[in-house]
Amino acid sequence: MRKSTFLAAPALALGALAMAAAPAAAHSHGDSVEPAASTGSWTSMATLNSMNNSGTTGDATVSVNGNEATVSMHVQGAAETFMDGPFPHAQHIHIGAQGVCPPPEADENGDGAVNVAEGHEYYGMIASSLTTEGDTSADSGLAVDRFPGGSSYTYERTIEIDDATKAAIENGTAVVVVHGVDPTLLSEQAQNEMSELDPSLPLAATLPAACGPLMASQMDGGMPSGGADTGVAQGTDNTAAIVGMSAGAAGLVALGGGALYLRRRRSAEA
Ligand SMILES: [Cu+2]
Repeated sequence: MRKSTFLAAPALALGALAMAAAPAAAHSHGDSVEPAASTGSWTSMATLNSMNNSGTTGDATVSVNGNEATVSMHVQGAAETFMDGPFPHAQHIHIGAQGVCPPPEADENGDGAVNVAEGHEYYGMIASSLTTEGDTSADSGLAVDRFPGGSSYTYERTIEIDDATKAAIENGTAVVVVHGVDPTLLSEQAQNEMSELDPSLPLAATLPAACGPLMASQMDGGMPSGGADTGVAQGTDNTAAIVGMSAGAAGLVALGGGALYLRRRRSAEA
């Protein structure tokens, strides 16, 4: 009975939005651009470790070139399905705090989960929303119809970053956070809670699922020595696959709509 809380709220909207979401799938081209040669170029990497019993892991590589950053991510073990579509995963670069991921002890209300607000003092505010298309500012922090979705995905996009974000990435205080946890993995208490960001949303929809501080590579301006991801420089268009999945993810526009309200108050924490 209690689990139905998670599904009931967006259910009404899903049917109506299924068709409206279709055009998103037709948008097939990413926004990758060729980085201009300049000074101040380097690559930072993050290992994304699970939070909140999510089982979600991954990695992120950010190649900074001036005020452009090419972000490449691989995510596995993420919440797979929401209703009949991929579970959307909001993902951001957070800055302005300790530059670390919150430990389990950051759980203040004893529900066994570290929510967004409880993690804020560790990883800070949203600097960039790692969306699949369109705006990448904090304003898009909960634009669930423009984030990757499903249990595993690859993300790549070149975005503009402001000077504060660039500085945070350079000095090691930027943190990549992926949100959205399968509610069945949470404590019974947490399963039944609504998001602290918006009382109309289930907590699971906004909980951090994976987190990793961005650390500068030892190779100045070069590729990581591990060589695990040459795709960064190749401009491969993984965005098409991501956007294809977003049609299902758009079923969560119900979340996005509710989140808009919240975002005005708490975007800095999401
Ligand atoms: Cu975030």
